[in-house]
Amino acid sequence: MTLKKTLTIAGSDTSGGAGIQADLKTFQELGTYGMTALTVVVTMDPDNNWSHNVYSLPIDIVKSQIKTALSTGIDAVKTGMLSTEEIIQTAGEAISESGTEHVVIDPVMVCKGEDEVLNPGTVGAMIEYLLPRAEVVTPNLFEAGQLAGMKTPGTVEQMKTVAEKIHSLGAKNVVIKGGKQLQHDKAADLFYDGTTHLLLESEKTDTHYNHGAGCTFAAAITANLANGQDTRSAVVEAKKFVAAAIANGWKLNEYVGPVMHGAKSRFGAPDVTTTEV
Ligand code: PXL
Repeated sequence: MTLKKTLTIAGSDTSGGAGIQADLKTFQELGTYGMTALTVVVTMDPDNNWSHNVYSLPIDIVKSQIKTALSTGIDAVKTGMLSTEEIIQTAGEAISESGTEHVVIDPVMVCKGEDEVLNPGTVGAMIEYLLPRAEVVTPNLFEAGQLAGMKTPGTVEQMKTVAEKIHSLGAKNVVIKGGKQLQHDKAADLFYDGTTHLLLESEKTDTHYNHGAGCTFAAAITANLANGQDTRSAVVEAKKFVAAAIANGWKLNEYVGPVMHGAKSRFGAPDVTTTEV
């Protein structure tokens, strides 16, 4: 038996909920073979309120991992935390040269609870090197505003405008993750394919334990595409996967509660409705 090969080019979240840890757990759950190219290592300081430290890896080590993984003939690749313009350019060019069929860009700019953009130049580099190669780009509200050069959207109407702008920058499909900041009574994400705006909704879960939700959503889209789903169903099924993971989020310690990546296969998924808006 062979498995579809999925690659994540992303950072290590030592706490295990986000980053490559989220991606690998999700790839495994969805029956794909996961590979990694590590870009940064994120640690948390237990003596300073769990504040984050981000250590970028030398570019040669990043390049050599990407080359190793792509040489195996990857079915779908996802990018996550890419901390420098050089890493973004390297990843974008290598993905192009490899001709990988499915490319999911999760334009990670901040970690939850941290409000500084990793490095201001990275937004321009993502627009130049990643968006034109994206089959799907998955910004949260803040990242969507940054990519579009607009203010952070706060309503579904504003998400639609921002999604159209990001699509015009070359991403074939845009998924804006609504998250907690969205003024809406449901947990809502917007999918835009250049023609139709589709609102994906599930019941809100009243929880702080949602660390890694964004990475998990994008990783599930990646695995679903590798497994041959069309883009729309890859996104809708990924929303079910992450809604289950959030509904079963749990407390790791007093600072962080990760989603439960394997929740859907164990407990099933909450309902997700889709409405053209
Ligand atoms: O959730 C964004 C994210 C992505 N990648 C890595 C992270 C985080 C947040 O902690 O550590 C490696």
